[in-house]
Amino acid sequence: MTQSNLQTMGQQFGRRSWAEPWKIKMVEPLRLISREEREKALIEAGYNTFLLKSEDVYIDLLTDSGTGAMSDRQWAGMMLGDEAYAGSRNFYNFEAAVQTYYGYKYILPTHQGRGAEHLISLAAIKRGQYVPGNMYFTTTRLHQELAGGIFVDMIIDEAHDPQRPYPFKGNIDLDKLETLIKREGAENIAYVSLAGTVNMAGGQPVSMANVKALRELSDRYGIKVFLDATRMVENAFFIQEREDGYAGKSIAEILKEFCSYTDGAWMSAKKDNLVNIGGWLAVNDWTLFEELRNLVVVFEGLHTYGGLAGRDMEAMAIGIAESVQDDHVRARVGQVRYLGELLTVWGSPIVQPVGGHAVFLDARRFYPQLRQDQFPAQTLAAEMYLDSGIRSMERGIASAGRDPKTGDHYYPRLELTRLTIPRRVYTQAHMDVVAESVRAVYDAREQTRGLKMVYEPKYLRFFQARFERL
Ligand code: P70
Repeated sequence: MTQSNLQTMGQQFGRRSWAEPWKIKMVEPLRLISREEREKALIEAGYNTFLLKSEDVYIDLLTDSGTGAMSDRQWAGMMLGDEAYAGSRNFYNFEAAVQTYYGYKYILPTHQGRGAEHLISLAAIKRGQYVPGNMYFTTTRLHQELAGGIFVDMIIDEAHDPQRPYPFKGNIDLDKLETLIKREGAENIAYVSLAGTVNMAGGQPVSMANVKALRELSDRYGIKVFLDATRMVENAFFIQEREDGYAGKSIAEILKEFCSYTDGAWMSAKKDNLVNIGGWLAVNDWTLFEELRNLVVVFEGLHTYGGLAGRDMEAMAIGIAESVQDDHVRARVGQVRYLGELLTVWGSPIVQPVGGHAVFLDARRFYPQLRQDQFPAQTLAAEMYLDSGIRSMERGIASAGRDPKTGDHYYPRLELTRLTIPRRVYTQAHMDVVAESVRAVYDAREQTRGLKMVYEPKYLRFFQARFERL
């Protein structure tokens, strides 16, 4: 163990320890079922952690989506829901919060992130156009493809190497992008699909320098840049921590500056924005907004509720303001990093550097004996559950799906199992228990057999696919 890892997080930041900027007012009991019961539950779930009952899960690290704890203020806001069909007061509070903190002009609520992805894809992609982006995200790419777009990965090569400790692994490779634009012509590029942070790469950030340069390049060719802002607050934290000139700026300032280089954004508010359900879409261009405002009534709901209750929009308005507080973000990313550092010290293979929302286990290095089509990351998620009742998520070949043209699996270089930390929910002691379980599963790695897929749905197969042991 190195000296630095024996220090508390606060000491590593050169000051006394810090802690979460809240205390706990209400608790929800956890349940840990026996090993035999877990085995039964896992077989019933077809070795797919999405199909487990939450009741059978001890520590739930499936996702940070909608699983965070709301504050007392947000719960108080829920009581102020104005459930009018049109023009709810909560809509205006929500609209003002997005305008204030993200800086975009025109805002639409949606039921969650993929609702917004659906609308922007329909409005901004013409059949056959390319959509370059910094690594795919499952729902994002699917909506782009359903709208006739062709997603092309433009992330820097470092992002595909789980062991490469690069500070901004989410960056776009601008040379690759310019080559694509020159080859295909600017008119054949729908827009640049930029995500901050990059979920599938391990929660890795994009630098301010990269988005600025992207803006310049896109302006030269007249191409729009739309941002997946789902975890952009966490991205802002990494800029504050790692990029020259930003140490003295607040998360809120950094967030707003970053967004100012983009033409609009879609959001799964279930992450950064600290709500259990909700999303939004924001653009600066009035004509595009008019089209989106028209589409939202077809697929989501009237443009002042977009599939949400008034109370949900109020919770989101308050959540947005809370989410950009520096001490909140530091504690949030700090907890993820605590788990990552423990695993690093213990020699468990994880993606480096540790990202904003999760620790990603490198399943290839757990199970070198398994071929990728024996689902190493799915296997690892199953083994974690068997060992300790901890639920994680596959982010490898099952998530990547199939190439719509050839019908073959996509074979992503990253074969990862995600331990996703919900916001404001678990304690440091829970993180210790998780790390111990990862270590136990790693110790048993040589005896572990892979899986075969026995049921495969057509869209987003990882959600409902079923597996059996080889
Ligand atoms: C997760 C969740 C959702 C998400 C995201 C980014 C960067 C858009 C969305 C969609 C939930 C999820 C979704 C698909 C597969 C597995 C899990 N990510 N962009 O756990 O938002 O879920 O609100 O429609 O991460 O990472 P929404």
